[in-house]
Amino acid sequence: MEYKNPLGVDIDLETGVIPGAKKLVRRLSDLKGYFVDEKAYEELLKENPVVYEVYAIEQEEKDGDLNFATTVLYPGKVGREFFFTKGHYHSKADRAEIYYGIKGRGGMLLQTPEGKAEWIEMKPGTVVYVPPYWAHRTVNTGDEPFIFLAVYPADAGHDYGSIAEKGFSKLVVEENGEVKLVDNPKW
Ligand code: M6P
Ligand code: ZN
Repeated sequence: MEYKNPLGVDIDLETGVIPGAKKLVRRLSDLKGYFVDEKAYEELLKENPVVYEVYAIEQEEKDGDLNFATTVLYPGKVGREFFFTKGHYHSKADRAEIYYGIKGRGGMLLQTPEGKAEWIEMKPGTVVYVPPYWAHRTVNTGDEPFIFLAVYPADAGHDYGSIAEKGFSKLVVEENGEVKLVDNPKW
């Protein structure tokens, strides 16, 4: 039997960086078609800000193993919509996931394939359980980076397809200084 080596890493709780992790950067240009307000999107595209960064420690896609990653989701809005991660189902749709809030304020938007949506607020210390089959997207509703850890099965995979096409059934927007969930006109 070949055993893998155990591993301990210290997440920088201020920046979200995991030393030695694979870094992925998503700019606004990587999120084309994701925000409802296309005019506001085109306007902000001139600056093309970084929307989020992911620091991932991933294993081979094998049943039973685990990946983990931090995400640093920057504050900002496109029109009334807060900055968010793309959001995905798992390719192996029955795989669950755990999130843990580290810094900043935000929440998770989840939905079933039928479009039943749930919103869970997150702050440092919040644990969110993403059940099998639910799509999940995180949203920064604050004015500082929203940083969290995710732990997910190594064979879960990412299925971006239907979310990339029409998004979630709800949008997370600012209305009169408050965070509101409203129906997505594209759904
Ligand atoms: C979390 C995990 C990752 C995911 C990342 C960004 O760290 O769920 O698997 O890649 O968030 O989310 P997305 O892939 O939807 O852009
Ligand atoms: Zn996931």
